[in-house]
Amino acid sequence: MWSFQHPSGRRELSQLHVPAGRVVRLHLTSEDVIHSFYVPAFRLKHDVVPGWLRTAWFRATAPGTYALACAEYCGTEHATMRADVVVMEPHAYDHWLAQGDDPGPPLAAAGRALFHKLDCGACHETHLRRRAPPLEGLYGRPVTLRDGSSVLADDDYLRRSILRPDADIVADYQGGVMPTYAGLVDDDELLLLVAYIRSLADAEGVSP
Ligand code: HEC
Ligand SMILES: [Cu+2]
Repeated sequence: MWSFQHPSGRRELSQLHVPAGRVVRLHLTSEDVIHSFYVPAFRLKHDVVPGWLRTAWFRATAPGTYALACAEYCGTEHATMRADVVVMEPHAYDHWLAQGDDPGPPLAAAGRALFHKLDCGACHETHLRRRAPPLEGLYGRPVTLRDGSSVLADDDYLRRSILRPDADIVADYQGGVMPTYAGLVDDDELLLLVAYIRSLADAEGVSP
């Protein structure tokens, strides 16, 4: 099934409410096998792959209900992997977002709490910048790696940096310092950490 969480923290199952006329950015991952996020009316089709965190975006123009399907055969329940995309007038969406039973803390705030709980700041606090690179303003920018190559700090780079720190070593820093968090954080928690690091870029005025 499809499950969603909005930046405000509100969750929903098999339904996705979005505002008309605004860019909606999706951060997609899978718990099991490859799926494909497919909304024929928006001509939007995007693979959803376990072990990857992919982004896609769309802007719906007209309020209404649109079918979301999985376009990648994923098992015996593939045909039931459906959901509705409910496009609302922006003010109605804002109202909807504020309702609902305990939406929980916004994603970035929950991610910040997790960041502190896992003590990432022991190395990443800004004043310690000699131990580990500061994460402010990182998202959406190119990162120079120790081997001289460059990689874009997108969702998937952040995910990889947390699960396999030695996959890409940042220039001027040492490998083997950051422990891996594979097995310590699940997919939902990774999304929260990534949302938090993304919010650190927003704070600097960089649009993700
Ligand atoms: C023991 C110190 C240490 C801890 C704890 C640590 N890191 Fe790191 N981290 C590093 C170092 C050193 C690097 C740079 C070397 C590398 O790329 O592996 C790094 C790199 C990163 C990068 C890539 C940064 C860039 O500029 O491209 C991200 C993202 C990151 N860490 C996130 C985290 C998160 C999230 C946590 C907690 C779950 C965490 N780190 C915990 C030391 C640490
Ligand atoms: Cu499927």
